[in-house]
This record gives sequence, structure tokens and C-alpha cells, in this order.
Amino acid sequence: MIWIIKFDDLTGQFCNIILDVKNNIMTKVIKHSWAEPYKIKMVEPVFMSTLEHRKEAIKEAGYNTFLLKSKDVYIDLLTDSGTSAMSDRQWAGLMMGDEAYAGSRNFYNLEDVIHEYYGYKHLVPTHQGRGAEHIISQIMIKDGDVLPGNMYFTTTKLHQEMAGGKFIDIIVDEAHDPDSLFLFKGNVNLDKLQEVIDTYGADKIPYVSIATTVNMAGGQPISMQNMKDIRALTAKYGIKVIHDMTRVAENAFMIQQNEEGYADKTVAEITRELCDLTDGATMSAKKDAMVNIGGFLAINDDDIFDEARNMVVIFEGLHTYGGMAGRDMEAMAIGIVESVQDDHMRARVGQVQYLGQQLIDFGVPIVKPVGTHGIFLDAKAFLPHVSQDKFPAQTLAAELYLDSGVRAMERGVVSAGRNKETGEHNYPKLELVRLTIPRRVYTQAHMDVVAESVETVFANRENINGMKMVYEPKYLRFFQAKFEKL
Ligand code: P71
Repeated sequence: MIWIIKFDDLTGQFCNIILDVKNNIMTKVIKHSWAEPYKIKMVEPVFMSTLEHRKEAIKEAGYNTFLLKSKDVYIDLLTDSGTSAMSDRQWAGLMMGDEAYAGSRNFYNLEDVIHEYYGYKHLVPTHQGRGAEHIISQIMIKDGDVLPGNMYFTTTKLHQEMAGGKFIDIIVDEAHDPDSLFLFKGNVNLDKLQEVIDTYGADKIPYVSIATTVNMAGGQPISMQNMKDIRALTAKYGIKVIHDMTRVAENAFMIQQNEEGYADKTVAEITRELCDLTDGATMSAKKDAMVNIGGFLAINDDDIFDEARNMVVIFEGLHTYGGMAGRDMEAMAIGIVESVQDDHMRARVGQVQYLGQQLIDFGVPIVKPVGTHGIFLDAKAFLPHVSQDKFPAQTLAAELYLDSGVRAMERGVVSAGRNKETGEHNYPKLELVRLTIPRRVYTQAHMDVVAESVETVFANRENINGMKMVYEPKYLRFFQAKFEKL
């Protein structure tokens, strides 16, 4: 028997070739490791805290993980936004920053990359995603308009409301069910979209708001077929589609893995195909594109571009930097190209799936199937004895920090805010704690620590009671609200 390890060009993976020379048999065993396509050049020490220290820190933070100091956190899974590790190429890009006030070379590099990889005609840079959401909402939405979309995102919805619009959720029902194994929970239910058009009329719908990988549903992808169907239906009525492309490459990877006809296409090709089915996009480059800050609005329509370019100078900065330094734009341009590499995505999503599988094996209730940017603990099933008005997800996030110094994020009733008309809490079906994995930052051993900690809290769940809110800010309350333990 002879073993050879060989790179398999067909699958892009390493495989073992086992040669049984005597019997003239060759067996090929594909390894399914998601191992990283990079090695570590620089490290950042983190604080290994004690239970005593964490008790003090979380109390002082009002049991809100957003209010913890980063120095008190061991493994930071609050978000994958702006927290990823840049490559040596991106760091080199920072040194190539052209900090001219107007017409920076880096802006044109970024524009070229966006044309090539995303295909949109015009680029308006912004300081981050919500800057782009603000501009597109103010330009396109009028008082009394409605915005159908595949589940709300906090900042997106707020900007739509502040512009006078009302968000209407048209995502498939499966998205609200943590146990449904449907592979494309980001899909739009086309009957729901048709119903919104019939009820309000196409002229009240400035655009359909479509996110690739739906954050609040658990990082769930939308299928290419569904995108095509949305395009066909909206085209019939002349309605635009605006794409929240914050994690589009992750969505493209899931299409490659799970949708018929896409196994042989690259993540880059699928990404481009997704963008081509829409009229414009808002982007938080802090996710897929692996920069610490940055974003943009991209749009095909010349008139909307004209207005957006006009508006960006009021709120963000000149139209060739939009709140970013030249060096940020260069790092972003490089990061976009890295984000659509198949090897990168296999490792990125593979790591998330690795953590998810450990928790599933232990019987911890999580949103299934595992999405692309994090694991979402199902707090309702985790703490069935804590009613939703006692903030189960908020409580669980605090308990997890107490146990191990792992910081997670509430995505439940606190995030959902209050109903604008009645003033009551919005009670979302999904009451989740998000363990968000930054890209290229943590190791497999870190994932093991996280899994062990969640399992410990799960084993002690009966001793956990809910919390009451003792301070509530008016906007996006989850960022600064404070709580006390019951
Ligand atoms: C995330 C974030 C950052 C965040 C935002 C609000 C509350 C808590 C954390 C930001 C997104 C996003 C999508 C799909 C637009 C934005 C805004 N996500 N769309 O997941 O996920 O982008 O933060 O750059 O302004 O932690 P921005």
C-alpha cells in the first residue's frame, strides 16, 4: 500500500491517493478539511479573564454585551463587521493610500474592482453600509411608500422608516422557523411580493429590498432561481431591486454548494450573476470585503447616481472618498478580490460550519441549517422557562460572557425595538444569540472553547432567569440599553 497526498484540480481539495500496487487498485479519498489558505504572520494577545473579573465587567455593562470593553473580552464574537483580519496585501495597500482630497488614485482602483466583480455602473463611496442606506432611502423613498424585503435589518429598516417608508417582510415562512432545514431560507415568497404589489400598487413601491445572506434569519442564503424570479416579477411592474450585498460572496458560495447547476461555477462568477439581477446595491465592506471601515452605494441608473453623488457631499464627504481615507479604499479594493476566492470562502464558511456541527452534536438548539457568518443560538428553545418579555437572548448572551469571556450579540426582542404606532415591544419569532465569526481571526481551538462554553451554559440553563430593562434609548436600543438580573 502506498499513500500519496495530492492536490486534486477537479475539486480544489487535497486528497489521499491509496495505491494498492499488488492488486492494481487506486483509491482516491477526498479530505473534507476546511483548512485555511493562509498562515499567521502576526498575533494579537488577548486577555484571559477570571470569573470574578467578568462578573464585575458585565454588571458594569448593564448586562449588555455592546457595552463591554473589548479589553475584558477573550473571544469576541459580537460581530463579523470590521473585525476581520486583513491580509498582508491589504496592509500593503494601506501604504499605497493617495490622500488627495479629490480624485484619489485609490478611488479609481476601487471603481475598477467594483465594475469587474460586481458589475454596477456607478459608485458612491460611504463611510460604511448605513451611510449608503441613508442616501438611497432619502432619494428613493417618499412618505407612504412601502418597502418589501427578505426580512428586516435594523439599520436598513430604520433608514427606510426615517424616509417615510414602511418595511414589509416577504421572506419565506421557513426563515422564521429555526428547525426548518430548507437550504435557501433567504428566499422571497413570491406570493407575498405579489400581494404587496396588489394591495399598495407598484407606484407605492420604490424598490424591493433584497439581502444576499439574510443576517437576521441566521445568515441564510437566497437562491439564484429566486433572484431570477424576483427580477422577472418586478420587471413586469417596473419596480427596482436594491441589493444589500454586505455578504454577497458568502451567499454565492452557498449557491455553489447547494443549488443545481452552480457546482462548476466560481464564487466570483456567481457573485457577479447575483449582482446583475439587481439595479443597485448598498454595501457594508466591513464584512465580505474584510476592511475595518468602509462601504458604498452602487447604482446603474444615471439619474439616481446624480442625486446620490450630490447628497454624499452633505453627509459623508466628497464623491471620490465618501468618508473613507484613500488607504481604506485601497484595502477595500484588494479585500473584494480576496473575498470571492473559492479557497477563502471554503475556509470561512467551513469554520462556521465546524462550530455549528459541534453544537448540533451536543444537542444545543441553534438555527439550522448553519448559515455563513455565525451560529445563532435559539434562545426560546435554550431557555423555554424565560418568557420573551424577560429578554431570553439578552440573558443568554450575558451568561455566555460570564462563563468564558466569549462575547456574543442579542438578535431578538431587544433588537426588534418597539412598534412605531402602539409603542409595544415587537416580539420577533426568532429570539436569537449570534456567535459571529470574524474572518481569518480565530483558530479551530478557539471554536472548541466557544462550543464548550455554550455547552456548559446549556447544561446549567435551569438556573438562568431573565432580566428587566432599566434603561432604554430611543433609537436602535440594543446598542445602549441596560438590564438587571431577575
Ligand atoms: C452586524 C452588522 C453591524 C451592526 C449593525 C447594527 C447593529 C449591530 C451590528 C451591519 C449590516 C448588515 C447588513 C445585512 C447593513 C448593515 C449596516 N451589520 N446590512 O451584522 O449586516 O452596515 O454596519 O456598515 O453600517 O454586526 P454598517
